Amino acid sequence: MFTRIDHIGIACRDLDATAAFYRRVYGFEIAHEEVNEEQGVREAMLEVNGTSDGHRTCIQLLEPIRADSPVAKFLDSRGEGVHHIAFGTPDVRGASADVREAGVRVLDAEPRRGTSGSAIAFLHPKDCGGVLTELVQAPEAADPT
Ligand code: MC0
Repeated sequence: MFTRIDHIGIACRDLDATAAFYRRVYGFEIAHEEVNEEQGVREAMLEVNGTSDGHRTCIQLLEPIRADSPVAKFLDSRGEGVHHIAFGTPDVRGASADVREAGVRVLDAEPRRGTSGSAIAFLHPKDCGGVLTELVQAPEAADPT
């Protein structure tokens, strides 16, 4: 059902400064950058490695663009740091149904648009041991609403 870690999301107040840290210390470069209005973030994907199923694993930097967005709320209450982990799947709808069947609340009734046109669904952190978890179907296979 899940084939890889797609990305780890990091909440930050200053995306450019945080990206500069990852470049200087680890040598990770920005592979993609965009604004996701629906999620209220400016985000950058730093490619860490490719995986055996052909999809990459990334560090995702998230800077809020609105004070009422989930990432802004997270920064206010917890400060900068790891915001979520995202698992890759070839079928986000099927994976959501399986996870729901296992008793985990899926926050998105229908998949939403994620990075680069991927299809995503979030799981409630309270049902996942305190970890906000995201399911990701890669862009080429995605049909986000
Ligand atoms: C909140 N909580 C978290 C958390 N955010 N726990 C772990 N990790 C997080 N990131 C905890 C709070 O501490 C609180 O626990 C409880 O969940 C309720 O939080 P709240 O602050 O009262 O906020 P809610 O309930 O309004 O919203 C929390 C919820 C929300 C996770 C449902 O943030 C959400 O729907 N997130 C999914 C969307 C999202 O995060 N988008 C931004 C990334 P206590 O113990 O105090 O009750 S978008 C993205 O990443 C896209 C672009 C992509 O990957 O492509």
